[in-house]
Parts: sequence; C-alpha cells; structure tokens
Amino acid sequence: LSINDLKRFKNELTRFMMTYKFALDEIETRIEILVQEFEMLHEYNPIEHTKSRLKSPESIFHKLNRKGGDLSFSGIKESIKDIAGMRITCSFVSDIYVISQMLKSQSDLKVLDEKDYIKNPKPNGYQSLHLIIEVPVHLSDRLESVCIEVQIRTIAMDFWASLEHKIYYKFNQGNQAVPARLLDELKQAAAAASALDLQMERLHAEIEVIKEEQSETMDDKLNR
Ligand code: 0O2
Repeated sequence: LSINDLKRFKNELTRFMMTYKFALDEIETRIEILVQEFEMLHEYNPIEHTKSRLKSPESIFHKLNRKGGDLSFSGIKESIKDIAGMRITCSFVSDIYVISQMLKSQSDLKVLDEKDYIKNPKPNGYQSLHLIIEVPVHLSDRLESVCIEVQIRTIAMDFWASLEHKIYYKFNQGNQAVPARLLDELKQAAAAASALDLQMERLHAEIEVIKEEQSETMDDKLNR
C-alpha cells in the first residue's frame, strides 16, 4: 500500500461521509421549514428539539462486521442505512405522526422502511417511530440518493431511551449482563413513560378546547 493509495482512500472516505452530512443538512432544513410554517399557521411548535449525528468510520466498520457486508463504499451504503441519523423529539405522541406524515408526503423523499415501536414497543419497552428515508443530494457532478434514519419520539420516550442506553453501555463495557431486576424496572419505567405521554396528550387536548372556546367567546363579544 503506497502513501498515494492511502491519500486516495482518505479522500474517498471524506467524500463518502460528506454525502451523508449533506443529506442531514437537507432534512434539517426541511424540518426547520415545517416547524416555522406550522408555528405561523397554528401558533404551536410540535418539535421540542432535534439532534443529528454521523456514525464514526470505526462504528460503521464494527456494524459491517456484525451484519456481514461487502467492505467497499457501495457495500457499506447498501447494508448500513443509519450512517446518518436524525432524532426528532416531540411534545406529544400525535405530533410524532404529524411530523412523520409531513415527511412522507414530500414527493422527492422516499421512505424505504418504517418501524413503529410506539404501536409495537420492543420487548424491553423501547418506543420510537423509525423511518429510513432516501434523500436526493445534488453534488457538483451527480445526483446521489442517500439514506438517513429518522427517529421520532416524545420527551418521555427519549428520557427512557437515553437512560437505558447508558445502563447497557455501563454493563457492556464490563462485559456483564444487565441484572434481571434492572431490566424489569426499566420495563416498568417504559410503561410509566407511556402513561405519562397519554396523560399529557389528554391534558393538551383539553387545553386546546378551552383555548378554542375562549377565542370564540372573544369573537362573539367583538361582533356584538
Ligand atoms: P446508535 O448509536 O443510537 O446509532 P440495525 O441494527 O440499525 O441494522 P435494527 O436493530 O432493526 O437494525 O434497527 P432499529 O430497530 O431501527 O434500531 C436502530 C437504532 O434505534 C439504534 O441504533 C438505537 O439508536 C435505537 N434503538 C433501537 N432499539 C433500542 C433500544 O432497545 N434501546 C435504545 N436506547 N435505543 C434503541 P444503534 O446503531 O444501535 O445505536
């Protein structure tokens, strides 16, 4: 392997990773437009926060080894769909489906896969809506279709998932299994998070009705 081979590989890797960054930039902009328009029309923002990340080359390599795939840029592109990931945290469960529907209805985005872990939570309690979306990226000399994974969840689901991730990380670093009692408690915590989401959604709907009634009364007074 010569120094020139290494330089060529480094350039190819940079170019490969850049396409995923551009796909994330593209989706971030589209989400930002949806939020601003939604806020203007409904005086309400369905998104609490968003977070984007690119998988590191090391982590891509580990995943490829685990899943078994061709060690080439086209092979990686084919077998790993979450090199670019965006997490959207919403206030309420219904907002998750509103955002998902808005993305699905954009004609130049292609939803390749959808996993609804809200309707069908994972056995450990994990909840989220996952979409694998193919995004068109216009480069200087070609058009590339780039996959990104979008995870949409509520604040409660996100709180649960980040704690669960930390617990697994801690135990896995020591090559230990997570104790059954902790797994059980995590499952109970997932049920509590779900109940909280339901309660918040109900309260939100009630508040919306009150706001609507108040604005109707105000309109009546002004029209009298
Ligand atoms: P990271 O570092 O968050 O990216 P895949 O492994 O992606 O080929 P899979 O398992 O069918 O196939 O994908 P799925 O179910 O869509 O889940 C992928 C991602 O969802 C994970 O990415 C996590 O981010 C999240 N996730 C899925 N299940 C759990 C869970 O039980 N707990 C938590 N905390 N997160 C989960 P990565 O690559 O594992 O990690």
